[in-house]
Amino acid sequence: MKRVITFGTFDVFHVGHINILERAKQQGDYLIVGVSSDGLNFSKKKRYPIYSQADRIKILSSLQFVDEVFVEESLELKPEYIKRFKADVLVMGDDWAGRFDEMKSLCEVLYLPRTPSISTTEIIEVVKSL
Ligand code: C2G
Repeated sequence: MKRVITFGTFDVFHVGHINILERAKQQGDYLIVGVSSDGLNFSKKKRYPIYSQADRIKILSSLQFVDEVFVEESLELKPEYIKRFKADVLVMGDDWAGRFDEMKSLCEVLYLPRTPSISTTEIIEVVKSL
């Protein structure tokens, strides 16, 4: 059984998130998702997510192609998470291309193309401008 791991905030959940998770699952048999904690999101983006960590976990856990969800506390812990969850493949969107290449000593690393023209930041900007 091939185990796939991916990471993200998945705030204001949208079809780009669905597309990457669906394609991540297609890389193997079992999909594990590391959801950025509210604190990690603040350190990455200088703002807290719109949806709380608990709500983001609930949304992700309810998806048919997601098998397991855990909280990602730090970007630097990737090697620990890959080992802990015995991942064979790490999948990320290509906005992260090259950023996790050091993990190639632990598992296969794949960057899949992002869905064009949609992002949480863009949705927030559009809603703000209404
Ligand atoms: N994504 C995508 N297409 C979009 C928007 C997002 O494929 N239009 C993908 C991203 O490439 C990422 C995943 O969806 O793989 C989650 O995106 P974010 O929630 O923006 O994740 P991010 O905050 O970048 O966190 O350890 C890595 C980080 O935690 C990733």
